[in-house]
Amino acid sequence: MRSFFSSLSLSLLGAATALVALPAHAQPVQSLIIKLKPLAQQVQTSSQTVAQSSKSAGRESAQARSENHERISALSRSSGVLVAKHRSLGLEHQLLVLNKTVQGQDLEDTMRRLRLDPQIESVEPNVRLQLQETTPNDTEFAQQWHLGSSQVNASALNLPKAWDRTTGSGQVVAVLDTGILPHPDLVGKVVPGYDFVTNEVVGNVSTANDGNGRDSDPSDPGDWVTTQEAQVGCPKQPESSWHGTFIAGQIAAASNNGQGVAGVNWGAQILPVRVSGKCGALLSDVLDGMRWSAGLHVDGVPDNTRRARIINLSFRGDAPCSSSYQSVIDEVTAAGSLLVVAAGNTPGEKGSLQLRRPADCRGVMAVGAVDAQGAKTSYSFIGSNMALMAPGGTDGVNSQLLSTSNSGVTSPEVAIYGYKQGTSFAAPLAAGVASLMLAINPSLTPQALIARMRAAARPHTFTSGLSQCTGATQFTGACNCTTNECGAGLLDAGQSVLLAYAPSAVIRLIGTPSAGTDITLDGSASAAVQGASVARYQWSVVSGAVASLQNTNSPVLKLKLAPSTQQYVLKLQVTDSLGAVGEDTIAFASTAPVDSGGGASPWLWGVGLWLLLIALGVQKYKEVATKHSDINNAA
Ligand SMILES: [Ca+2]
Ligand SMILES: [Ca+2]
Ligand SMILES: [Ca+2]
Repeated sequence: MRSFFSSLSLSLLGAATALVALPAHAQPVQSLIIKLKPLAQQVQTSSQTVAQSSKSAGRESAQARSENHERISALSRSSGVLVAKHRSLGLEHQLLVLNKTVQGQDLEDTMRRLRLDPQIESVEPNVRLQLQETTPNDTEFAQQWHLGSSQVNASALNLPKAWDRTTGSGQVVAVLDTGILPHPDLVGKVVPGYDFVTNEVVGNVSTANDGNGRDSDPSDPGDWVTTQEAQVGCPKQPESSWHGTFIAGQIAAASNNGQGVAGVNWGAQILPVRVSGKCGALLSDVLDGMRWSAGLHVDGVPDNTRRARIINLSFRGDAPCSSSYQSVIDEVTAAGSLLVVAAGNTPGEKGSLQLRRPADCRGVMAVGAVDAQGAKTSYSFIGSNMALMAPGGTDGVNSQLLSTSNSGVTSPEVAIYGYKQGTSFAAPLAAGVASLMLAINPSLTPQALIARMRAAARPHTFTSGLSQCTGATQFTGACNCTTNECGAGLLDAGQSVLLAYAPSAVIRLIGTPSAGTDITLDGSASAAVQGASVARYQWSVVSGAVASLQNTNSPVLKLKLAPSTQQYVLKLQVTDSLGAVGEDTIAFASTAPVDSGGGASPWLWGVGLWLLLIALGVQKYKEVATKHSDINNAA
């Protein structure tokens, strides 16, 4: 991890950061950047320099240096501008360090005197550039405290810093939820989705509430449940939640459009996948919706042509991760889509706070909720599978999160903005940030997104008067997080987007890892950001005995496995042409050779078979209903 950080800072010098200058002549400057008109001989020298070696590009030849020195000395004499020292800046420009600081009219005069010299093609002041913080003009942005600076609210996302570098560009983010409603702040932000809600009758409630089963219209008809309808398995819910519309706005509301709220990703498109009707969501509808969002085929449904690389799931965990859930998660992740999931909320002050599915499944990004100061909210589940924490809001209008909603109490009425709280609304913030990272580096895998967002997270905060979170066994109210149960730290959009610039290392295992045989690890799908290329590969063994390891700097590694079955972890580190480093590891277990005559223990066979099952994603699932992970103040 150390190399990842240290070399990343190098890459940022070369990254396409948005820098703005103060008004040029308002600043004091100590140096100027000039371009001398080319001499024929000098042009030739420069070309030769380029041709010699790409490594020496930009370096002057001794001859050119001498010529430039003579010309600048003459320039100094003729213009009366005193030059303390100078050096070349790229192939065509010279940096002149003056013998005094100049500013305002003095600076203007100095530049004018140089421009009068016929040798000079251009002059500009060597000003100090400042990072811009992009703030959208949406009228309610000031109410979206959680998107702003962490200097103001300790848990806020620092999005203006991220928006300096990217505001997104067409990333498709799936929202598996209650569907979606029209909203002025979602115009042009929604691609055609699907309604996966199976119409079952629970008691006397038709759960789909739109008169039919699966259909191509994911509009949200409302998910209220009256007292008369409520029964075991279908809890009373006097008001519709408009949960999906709220989350869509959090991720992708029309931003900087002078109205309403800003979304995390201004360029994102929401893929609305309706899976939850009245009484919650059927597990099978959620699993089908996940697969369809990732571009996988679901029988009876037209294939999704707008594959989502990010899928948001904001459901309250009802049970430990099941094989069906894990299998679909593995399949969707292997297809390249990241699942960002809410940690889940405790329904009251009883019971365990332990993460449940999907937040306790492998391979997801589980996001818990903190308050404005960064303390764990009383409602958020916690546990060792947590990736990180994000603001989820607490009681009180100005402490909750603001997004797109609807005025209808039961059926839809008028588009409005509304406040909510819950881990349901912490997860979409992470989904939005992940989609911004893809705008910079589309080659980031789900695993890389999780690793980088965790690495980018700010440390957990300490709020005096609160005790330390002590594990997930019982309700403790708000508490101070540790990395044991709250993940790596607090979601930071500015830093996450920075870490997106480093190259992605991608390892593919080719062949069956039978003990004693050769296998191939292919790293050639590794990729750097636009404008850079992968310059170096470095393979290494983290654990497991490898009989031979050759060509460790090649994109493709041939590996001779030890004759006995065992577990291996190998690492690929790629360095890009800007010096930034990204890495990936792969873990696998070798199986006994097929013709070994039964020498391997059944247990070791089991390990290999188990890994194979995960890879193939062939588990069956059972169906139960799950509920959203929001806190409904009205309920
Ligand atoms: Ca329907
Ligand atoms: Ca429908
Ligand atoms: Ca807006």
